[in-house]
Amino acid sequence: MGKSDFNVDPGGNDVFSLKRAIEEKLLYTIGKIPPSANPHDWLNATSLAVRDRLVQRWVKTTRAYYKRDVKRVYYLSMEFLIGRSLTNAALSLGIYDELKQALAALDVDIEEVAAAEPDAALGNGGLGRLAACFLDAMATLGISGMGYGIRYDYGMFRQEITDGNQVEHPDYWLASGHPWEFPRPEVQFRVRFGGRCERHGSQTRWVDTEDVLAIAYDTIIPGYATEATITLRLWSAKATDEMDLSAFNRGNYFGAVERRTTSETVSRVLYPDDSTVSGRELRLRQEYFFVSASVQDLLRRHIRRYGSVANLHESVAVHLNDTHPVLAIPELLRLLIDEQQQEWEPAWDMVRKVFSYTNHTLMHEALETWPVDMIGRMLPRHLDIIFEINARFLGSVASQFGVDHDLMRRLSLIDENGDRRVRMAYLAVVGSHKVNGVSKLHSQLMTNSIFSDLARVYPDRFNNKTNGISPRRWLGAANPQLAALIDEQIGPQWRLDLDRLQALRPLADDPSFVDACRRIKLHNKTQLAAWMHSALGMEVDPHSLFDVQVKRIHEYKRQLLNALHVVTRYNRILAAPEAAWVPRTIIFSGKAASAYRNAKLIIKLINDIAAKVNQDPRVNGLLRVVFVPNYGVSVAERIIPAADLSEQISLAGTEASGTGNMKLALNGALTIGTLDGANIEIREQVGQDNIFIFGHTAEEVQSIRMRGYRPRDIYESNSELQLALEQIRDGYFSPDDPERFKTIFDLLVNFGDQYLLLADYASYVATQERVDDLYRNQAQWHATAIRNIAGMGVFSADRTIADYAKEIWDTKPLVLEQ
Ligand code: 26V
Repeated sequence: MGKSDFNVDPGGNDVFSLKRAIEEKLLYTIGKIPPSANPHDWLNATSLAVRDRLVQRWVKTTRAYYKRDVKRVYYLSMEFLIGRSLTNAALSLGIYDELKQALAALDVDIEEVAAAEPDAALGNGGLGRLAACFLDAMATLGISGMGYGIRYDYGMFRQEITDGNQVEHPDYWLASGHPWEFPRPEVQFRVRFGGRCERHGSQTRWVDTEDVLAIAYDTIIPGYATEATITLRLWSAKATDEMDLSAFNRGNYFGAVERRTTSETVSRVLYPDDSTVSGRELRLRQEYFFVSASVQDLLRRHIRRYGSVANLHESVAVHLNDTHPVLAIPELLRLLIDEQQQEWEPAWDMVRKVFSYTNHTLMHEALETWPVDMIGRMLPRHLDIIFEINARFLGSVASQFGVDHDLMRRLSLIDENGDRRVRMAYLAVVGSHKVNGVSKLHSQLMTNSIFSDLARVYPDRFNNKTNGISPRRWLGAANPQLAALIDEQIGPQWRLDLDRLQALRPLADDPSFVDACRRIKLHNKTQLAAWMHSALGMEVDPHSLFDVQVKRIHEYKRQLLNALHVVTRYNRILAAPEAAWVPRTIIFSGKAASAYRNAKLIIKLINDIAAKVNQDPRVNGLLRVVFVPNYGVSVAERIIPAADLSEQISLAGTEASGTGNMKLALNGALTIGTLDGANIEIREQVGQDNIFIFGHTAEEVQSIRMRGYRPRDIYESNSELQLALEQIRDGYFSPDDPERFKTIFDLLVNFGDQYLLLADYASYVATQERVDDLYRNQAQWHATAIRNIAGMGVFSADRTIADYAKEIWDTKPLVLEQ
């Protein structure tokens, strides 16, 4: 540690000091002695001891950024899927082995302690996990970033599978305390709702509001092997004091308490929905709640530092993770105009320079629009401002393109078809200086489809930033044996410079390295098998090919196509039991949105197929199907290092990027996938001979649809497919309720097969045969896996964040002196 004003030593990082620190935390903070401590006590004591060691770095980083006057980046996201923190923190500090020994000296197993930590599951899926990987990368690169979000009391629901059906349980992740956070009760902002606007000349006052307080909770995000850290600030709702005064005065004690509770519900629960936008008023309240607190906070910090808002755009970048935080745009405008007395023009100019926005999906159902009426009731001043933005925007369009009413109607921030709604994505585009997609294909489609008109108005605004993942978590921490093998070959620097993995590519021809990789994969598979046995009571053979599809359950991701392959394979084995089958274990894991009927039916189908296949002695040892419940960051960390085959089989043009595809390839799984999202770029990196691509391209999909897609023709002309579909329809997998899956048959054969499963079926099944062929040659297979690992450099979140920093945020990493 260099010179610092804060040299209160948290204690050394040697085994003895760590042991002592843990004992002290256990005694003085938790209030227990070792014999009476349970795993949660050990977890909390250990986490606090590790946290102490981060705090000094945190203070130092915060001061360094403050002193150097660097531009700050605020990453606004409704979701942060952090997962567990202990192992990650210990690895970042470089004290994992010492910590392990310290705990061992206390007769405690570090892995057991780590496994007792609940996931911080404050997100749904890809978008939330991306935000977490981005924080990790910002901290590691030394970017003066800060994440802002909501401290949900309940995160993503816990999924249980009962009789093959998904059952949701609340995730009260804070039950045993959250040692990583610092409550900041003194950092609080008033967030206002409702009321009305009063005009006084050119001034507008927003009055008679119902308010709630946003209280800050800070979490340290450690950078890897650097002193740099950043902060994730999450807001929790608290009722204001005046809320109950009047009720108390009327003697209505219970009424008062009840109103407090109602106003605090805004941060109660994460919406577990990534299949449709919910349209619920509470969701809009959540969006405004965290955005308002965050914008007030960053503005206050800026004014404290510089005395005015004059140079805000030079020292602040605010990034919008999807449209969920887009109300930050009218909120900042409101504060600049109503409270900082700025004129519209300079304020608007500044706002646009400050904001940037990432789009994460093109799916129509996912594009947020909110009824004008609802916004008007909840946020009357913001609605005014949105109308004003729209009027000026359409005015400028008219002067650029002439008065074209059709164009104006298409471009308007207000959708006037049916009930009037605000198009949040348009607001985000108009109010930002940069808008990006998350893979090359997605960014291209974005400007040709949902934003085609806007791209004509603002041709320079749109760009691509292909997603990335944290190599620290997804290889370093999740796959310690592979990480150690790579360290032996090329040193440990790949954790900070993932392109170095290129150096592994020639080793694909080194039989001893190939064999070492094979043995590690087998080890990981054996561990997963042991866990499946103990946690799920499921026997699987680690020597079988582990075929993995892990992600949210959604029709466009086509878990059903995978299921059709399973059924086909089952039928084929029964028809030719003596053939040289490659034994496979097909692993599914993922949650369905709680109101998404078809997705839940798909889960049930997979489980019914599993039940039938797994009890059939004729395929015993050749085919096994497992649905692993409760997919999340921790389950992913178990499954991904053990995968042989990565299923990335969305219909081309539907998966914006995918990031699981990157995690699996980085862990040496081969991809079977469509030319969709980042799969295309994975193919570029690993070479087309090292990936199994099948199915129609996005362009072909378009032309099939134009010509008129007829799934029934395919069904009638492919007898294997026909058999599989009829088995599903007729109750072959659901003898207890033969009609159960009739809907699935109908969706595919009679109701248009929206995601073209039947069109891609033959190509998929044929490609699965090629997978088997390669797997029969283990040396070849693992050599191919090595070429995949070697090609993953560009998919480091560090690369992604460096590109955002340079091309969107206009900020440079700061190197802290050691
Ligand atoms: C997806 C969908 C898909 C179909 C219909 C409705 C709907 C609603 C919400 C969503 C998820 C919204 C955003 C999201 O999570 N997108 C994911 O973002 C990841 C990170 O960029 C990316 O890798 C995934 O491909 C993308 O689905």
